[in-house]
Amino acid sequence: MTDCLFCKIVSGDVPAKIVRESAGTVAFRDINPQAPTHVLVIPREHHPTVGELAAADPELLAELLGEARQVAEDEGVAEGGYRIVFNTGPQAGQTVFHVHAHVLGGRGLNWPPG
Ligand code: IU
Repeated sequence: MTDCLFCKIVSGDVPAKIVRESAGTVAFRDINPQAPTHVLVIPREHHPTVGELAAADPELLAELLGEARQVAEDEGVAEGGYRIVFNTGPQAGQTVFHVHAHVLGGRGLNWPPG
């Protein structure tokens, strides 16, 4: 999609601090980190939400989750504990409608979330 910020990160038209890439995904540091580790993992293909990705391409969703797990390993937060979050829809706080997994770790994370 031409007007999608995260599609532009995938294409290289918008710069990002990329930490990991796979055939179907790109992982980069969130511009406004909410924890010592805050990485976004996105599919290269445009899908608006995790629910739509699950319906359209479950194998790509599995690849994305595997990459999120590997980011946590690479960042050294896997052992202590980390969170994978998909904000889905406006009421849940989704602001960019190109599906992204937030990988958050490196500090204690509260539950329930706000
Ligand atoms: P959300 O779940 O849709 O609210 O998450 C969008 C995230 O994208 C949010 O954490 C932003 O800080 C992040 N982000 C970014 O990393 N780079 C950008 O240019 C923009 C948003 I706009």
